[in-house]
Amino acid sequence: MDQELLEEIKRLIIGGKVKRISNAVQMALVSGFEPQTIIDTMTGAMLQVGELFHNSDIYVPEMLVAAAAMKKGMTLLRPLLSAERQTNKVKYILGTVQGDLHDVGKNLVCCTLESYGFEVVDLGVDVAPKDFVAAVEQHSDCYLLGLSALLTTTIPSITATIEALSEAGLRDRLFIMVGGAPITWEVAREVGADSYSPDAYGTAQAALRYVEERKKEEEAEE
Ligand code: B1M
Repeated sequence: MDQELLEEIKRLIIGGKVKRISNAVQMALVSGFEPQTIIDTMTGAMLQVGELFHNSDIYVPEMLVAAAAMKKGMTLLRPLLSAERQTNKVKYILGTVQGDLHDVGKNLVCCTLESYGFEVVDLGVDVAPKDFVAAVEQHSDCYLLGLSALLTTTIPSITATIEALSEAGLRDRLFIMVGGAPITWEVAREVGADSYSPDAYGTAQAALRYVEERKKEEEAEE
């Protein structure tokens, strides 16, 4: 298999070439690369984009088109993930809290979770506490919830969301994960979350760890 095809995908993601990504992904598939290998390549490229942005080597517009290219590539690959992963999926409800319109980081978390096999219910941005409650009620088999906040001023929306879930009697069944630029472990504890991750990869790892622990506990109880 031609490794250059993966390198090209990487370059197209980093360069935000939304129109050309589908063709490149198709070519990699035809040449025999597994969908997961292509997803890992795209995730690696997005991590590089995050680093470039962090070092001010690129700016917001470049980062937004890179995220759009990744999203386009994912739409082709998602249906091709193995049947086992399609049917045996763990749900994860994710959204940016009320008052907050930032979604680049949340979308990266979404893509990364999907690439690790989670079925993400993405509620979008500016999600009111009552809408998180409604989604948790609707997806009664879901026990993972992720709240993203990028503004210091929207941290109270996390608290309000967790309070609304408690009032609805849903808090105890959930593992609540929080993240976003102003969030730290200290903030996570203050708002009453169960977990904090500084980035998308850490979020997926923490979710996988929790699912494993939960499975072990369930097996021990049987
Ligand atoms: Co906004 N903005 N913005 N903005 N913006 C910030 C966040 C800010 C730090 C810029 C600054 O002043 N230096 C600042 C917040 C200051 C603060 O409160 N501490 C700020 C502000 C003030 C504002 C406005 C109020 C500006 C204004 O209008 N006066 C306004 C608010 C609008 C609103 O939300 N109501 C505003 C608007 C905007 C745009 C619309 C222009 C645009 C958003 C576009 C969009 O998202 N569709 C925007 C942008 C792009 C930014 C910056 C420049 C970049 C954010 C970003 O996309 N980062 C940002 C400055 C910065 O961060 N350097 C800034 C890249 C992304 C990959 O990283 O989102 O951090 P990030 O996500 C990471 C992690 O945080 C983590 O994983 C991701 C990937 O690894 N993560 C999670 C995120 N969510 C997670 C959830 C998890 C776990 C990890 O668990 C569930």
